[in-house]
Amino acid sequence: MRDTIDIPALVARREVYKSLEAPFYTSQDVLDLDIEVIFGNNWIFVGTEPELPEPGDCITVEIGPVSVLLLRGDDEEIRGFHNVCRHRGAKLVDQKSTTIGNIVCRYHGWTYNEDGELILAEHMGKDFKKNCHNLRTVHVRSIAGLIFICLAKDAPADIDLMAETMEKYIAPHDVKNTKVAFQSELIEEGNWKLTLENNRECYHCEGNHPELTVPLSEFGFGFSPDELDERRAEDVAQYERDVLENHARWTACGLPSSEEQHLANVTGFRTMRLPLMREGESHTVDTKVACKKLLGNFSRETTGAKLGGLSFWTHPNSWHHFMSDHIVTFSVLPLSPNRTLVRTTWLVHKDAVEGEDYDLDNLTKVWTHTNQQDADLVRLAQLGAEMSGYQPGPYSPYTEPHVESFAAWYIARLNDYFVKADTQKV
Ligand code: 3BY
Ligand code: FES
Ligand code: FE
Repeated sequence: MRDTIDIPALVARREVYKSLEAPFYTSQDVLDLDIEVIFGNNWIFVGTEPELPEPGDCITVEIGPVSVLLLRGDDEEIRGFHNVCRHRGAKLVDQKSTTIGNIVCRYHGWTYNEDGELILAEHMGKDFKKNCHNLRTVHVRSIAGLIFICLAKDAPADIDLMAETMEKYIAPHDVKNTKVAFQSELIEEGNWKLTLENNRECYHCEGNHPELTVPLSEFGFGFSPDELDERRAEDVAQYERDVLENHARWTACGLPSSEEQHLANVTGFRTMRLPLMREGESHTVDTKVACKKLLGNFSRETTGAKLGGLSFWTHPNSWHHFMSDHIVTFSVLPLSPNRTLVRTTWLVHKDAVEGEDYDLDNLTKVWTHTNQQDADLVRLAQLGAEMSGYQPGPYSPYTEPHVESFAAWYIARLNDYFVKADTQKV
């Protein structure tokens, strides 16, 4: 028998700027609630348009007990459906990715068109109403080629702000004209919130990410001003001048670059473009572009390849990095209280040829290593959260403000849910 825990009490007593109490990371009840409340009601990043480039292409995504089928129609639009037949409930598409005409259930042949309408169901009699058995739809929103879905009946409307803001930032990288060079699925042995918290800070980077810290500047992720000696103070001042100069240059090339953050919104997000180290062009070990064919309209002659790294972080489950030559996106999905899937996708120009324009190892090396290093840290954090000696500990105000933003956002969503449930009782 499982201990019952009082989740509303845990939510009510959460202390600001401290890590969460252990059951948030360890309990099956909390995970069930996370899947229902967080993953069931918010906009969840699940993939990119280049994963289903042509009409008829389809991918499936599993979120807890829900399987979603995403299908690109003849009109090029991507639609989302619950991947469950309306006859006796067989799973419709069992592959992660495939190409289909109509959606045909293998069990008894019920057939749905690209709008999810049931168009064929034999032997059901003349009174059978096909139009009462269409597939259940899921909200889908593509933001500059990044696909978000929402499982709720009413999806949060503030995705409009995220879409409007991010279209401008991402459009120059032209996601729709990219292709998937590689996709990895890493299962981290930790709660999904530990994966997210780990992503929202670079306090751990210097000691743990030898590959990532080559292209990134250590000052991009916060520091305590009272620990800066004179030399480092000058380095910081230089970095800040670099940021301003680069922002001016990029803005002149039509690349919005300044920080925008709306982390307390229901559809919370943050973005900014930061310069990479010195002559750095991309997230690679030698800091040069990994792919000779640059994205969109970028070229060595016009914009140059030093376009920094545009980062985009969303609550509750994604982050993305856009460079001049490639894009890396990350989607986090919970599997159990202590297992989390991190799906990473590397995109390059759709005409780039492997072996000629890019070397796959070079393209993927920094983030393959960084992901593995992060997975090891998340595993340690999970092991600690499961120990009786664990107590919530303090976040750094300088390097962990975005860990706090995430934790506060999460607690606010659960709180909203409990308040609503209470009002409905009255
Ligand atoms: O860059 C990222 O995706 C995050 C933020 C800094 C550390 N981490 C790997
Ligand atoms: Fe799909 Fe019978 S369960 S056709
Ligand atoms: Fe990391």
